[in-house]
Amino acid sequence: MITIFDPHQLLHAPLRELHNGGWADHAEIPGRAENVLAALGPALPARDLGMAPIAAVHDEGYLAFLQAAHRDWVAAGRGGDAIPYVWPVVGRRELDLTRIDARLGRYSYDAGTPITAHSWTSAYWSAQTALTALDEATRAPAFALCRPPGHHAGRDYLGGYCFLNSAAIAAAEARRRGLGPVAILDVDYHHGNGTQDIFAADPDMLFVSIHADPATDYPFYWGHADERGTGAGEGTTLNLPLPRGSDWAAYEPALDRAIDAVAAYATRFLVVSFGADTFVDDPISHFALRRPDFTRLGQRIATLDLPTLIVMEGGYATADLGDNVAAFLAGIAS
Ligand code: Q9C
Ligand code: ZN
Repeated sequence: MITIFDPHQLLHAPLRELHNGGWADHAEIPGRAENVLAALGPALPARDLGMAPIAAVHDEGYLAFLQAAHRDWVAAGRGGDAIPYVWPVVGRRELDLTRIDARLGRYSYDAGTPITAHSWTSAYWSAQTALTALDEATRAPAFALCRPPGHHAGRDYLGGYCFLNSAAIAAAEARRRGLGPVAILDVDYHHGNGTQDIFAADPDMLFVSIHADPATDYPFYWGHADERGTGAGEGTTLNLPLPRGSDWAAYEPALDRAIDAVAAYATRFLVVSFGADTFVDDPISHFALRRPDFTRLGQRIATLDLPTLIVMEGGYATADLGDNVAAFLAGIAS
């Protein structure tokens, strides 16, 4: 299978994150992508397809903020990574405040997504990687080795280690090219709240997600089973939360429901948000999939027999990540 990756994606290297009230090494490190590359072999570089497909999904003010944020942070006399610490509540977002700390809160929902001097560059090329892989995916399944990940990023917010929602950007671009109906199947451990929000009111994009129950797991405020889309988009969001500890026996019935929903939508193009943080040994997650289960997952998705773009999301058992991704892709290709 063709893999797309751009070396600029390695530049973003957040130093640390708040974990249970103290600082910990950040989980979303460049070594993740390096481990995957080592397992898959050489990747094709991304082409620069420009800002238009990104601006079709993300808010103009948010994109301007993201590009300037670390410079603004440094201009305010700060060192290290830019991290928000105060957030507006609903109804106060119309305030156009200029202080970097106010703007960090305006355009984020968590404190776990530090902005470095290179975050914009890496996120931009992560999105270009997804768009380049989209070009390939009309011929055969293609793998976008996106990093930083994207599915927690919304139209105007970052969070969950994500800045630009590469899967949403590629899915919207696939639709614009007439490849639809497009469905997004999100199998990262965490609910893809950004992707859900971007398309919640959109009747022409199916979003299906299998993830840890947000009653116990991040991102808590999204991903509950009663979230089914809004307005005209009612019914085009399907959330399938599973309890902590879920193994393949628990996962497979949810996967069957997800696959049935994608098939029932008359899908003609599939975007898979793939996270390997469902792995039993993931350090920040609590499912119990094993390496052969990733192959089964890929095989089951392949039964849809659709043009498929796979976008990398999470997965933090770094030493196992490449082998887990390879197992999944082998299932897709079989
Ligand atoms: N200790 C993705 O998998 N967890 N993002 C914060 C703080 C955030 C994961 C916990 C997990 C985000 C793409
Ligand atoms: Zn995740």
